[in-house]
Amino acid sequence: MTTVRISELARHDGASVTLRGWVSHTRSSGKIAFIVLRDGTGYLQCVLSKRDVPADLWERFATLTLETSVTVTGAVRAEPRAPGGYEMHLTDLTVIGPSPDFPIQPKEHGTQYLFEHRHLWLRSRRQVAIARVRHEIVQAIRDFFHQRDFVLVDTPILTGSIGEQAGELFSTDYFDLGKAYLAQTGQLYVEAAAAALGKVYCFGPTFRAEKSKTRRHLTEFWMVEPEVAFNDSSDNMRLQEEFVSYLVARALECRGEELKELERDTAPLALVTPPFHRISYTDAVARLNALGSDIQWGNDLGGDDETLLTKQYDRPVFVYNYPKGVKAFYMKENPDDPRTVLNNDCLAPEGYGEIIGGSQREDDHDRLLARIREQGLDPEAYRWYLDLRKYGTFVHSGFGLGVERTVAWICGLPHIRETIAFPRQIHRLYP
Ligand code: NSS
Repeated sequence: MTTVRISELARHDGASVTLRGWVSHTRSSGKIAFIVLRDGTGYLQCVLSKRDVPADLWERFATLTLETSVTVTGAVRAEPRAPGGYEMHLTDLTVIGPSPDFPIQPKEHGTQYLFEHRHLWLRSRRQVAIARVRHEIVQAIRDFFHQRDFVLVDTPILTGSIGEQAGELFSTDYFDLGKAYLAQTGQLYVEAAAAALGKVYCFGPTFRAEKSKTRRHLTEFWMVEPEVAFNDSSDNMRLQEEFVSYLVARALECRGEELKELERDTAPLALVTPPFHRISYTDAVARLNALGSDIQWGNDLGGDDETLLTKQYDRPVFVYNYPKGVKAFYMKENPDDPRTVLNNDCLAPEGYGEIIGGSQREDDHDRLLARIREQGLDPEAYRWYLDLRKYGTFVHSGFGLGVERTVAWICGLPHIRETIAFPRQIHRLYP
C-alpha cells in the first residue's frame, strides 16, 4: 500500500492508499461516521459506513479523541463538497497514540492559557496557516536577495560592540573578556562585509531586553538586514519599496488559502506596489498635530502616532529624516539640516506601523567618532568599525525588516506574538 500525504491525494484519485495523521474532528450519525484528519499538509475527511466495515473497525472509531494519532487506509474519491476536494472511504484504521483530554478543545480559551499550551496550540488551523505564511515570507526574503546578487553574510550573535540601544541589552559572561551582548542587530558587521562584497545581507535572530509590553515587541525577533555599498538614502528607500512589495505579492500569490483561513481582507495588500508614500519627519509631526496628536518636534513617533499616520494612507509610507537625538549613532547627519539624519522608517498601512528602520551610514571617521563619544559609548569597542571609515570609506546604506511585524501585517493579526512558533516576551520563557 502506498503511503501518501494529504497534499498529494489528487495524484491518487480512485486508488487505495495509506495516510498518517492526527484526528482533528469526528462526528457520527450512528450509521455513518466522519473523521477529519490533518497531517500538516492539509485536512481530509474520512468516511466510515457501519454496514460496510468490520465491527472492530467501527468500534475503534468510537475511541478516537481529538489529536489521537492514527494510520488510515482507504479509497480516495474526488468529493467537491469536502474540504480539499477529496474524501477517503476507510477500510482500515489503527491508533498510533491515544490522546485523552487534549487540553485545547473547540471552545474559547483565554490567551494566557493558549500561550501556556503553545506547544499544542501550534496544531490548530489558524496557527498552521500563520506558520505557512511565515515560511513563505522567509523564503521570499532569501529569493529576493539571491535574485539580485546579494551575498548572505552570517553575523555573530555574541558581540562586544553595542549596535542599537545600550539600555536594551542582554548580556552574558564571556570568559576572561568580560561581558558579551546578544546581538541587537547585525548591521555593523554587514557594513564591513559590504566593503568586501558590495551588496550583502544578514538574516537571523536578534535580541532586545525591551521593557515594552506592546503588540509590536518581542525580546527575540528575526530581522533581515541588507547593506549596499554606494547606495544613498534615496536608493535605500527604493530598495525597500521593491522588497516589501515583492514579499506581499508572493504571499498573495502562494498563500491565498492560508490568508483565507485567517480571514484576511486581501484588498489592501493588493495595493502594495511602488512607489510608497514619502513624508519627512517634520511634515509628519505637523500632520499628526493636525490630527490631534500632541507629539512635539524632537520626539520619536509613538505607537499611537504611527497608527494614526498610517491610517491616512492606502499603502506603506516612509517617514524620513528624523531628529538626530532619537536615532542611533551610526546614522549620517543630513547636510541640509544637521538637526536631522538621513534615515527612514517604513510604516505598514492599516494601523500596523513600523516594519523597517533604515539609514545612510555616517561615512566620515571624525564625525562618527564624535557621535560615539556623545552617546557615551566606548570608542575602543568600535575601533574596528571606525577602520571602515579609515580605509576606503564609501557612501552606504541599509535597513532592517522585522519578520514578525511583517507577518502580523500580512496575516492581519492584532499582535505579533502569534507570528513566531515560540515567542519570547518579558513574562514568557516557557514553553
Ligand atoms: O532598531 S531598528 O529600527 N533598526 C535596526 O536595528 C538597524 N540596525 C537596521 C539596519 O539598518 N540594518 O529595527 C529594525 C526593525 C524594526 O523596524 C522592527 O520591524 C523590528 O526590527 N524590531 C522589532 N520587532 C519585534 N520586536 C522588537 N522588540 C523589535 N525591535 C525592532
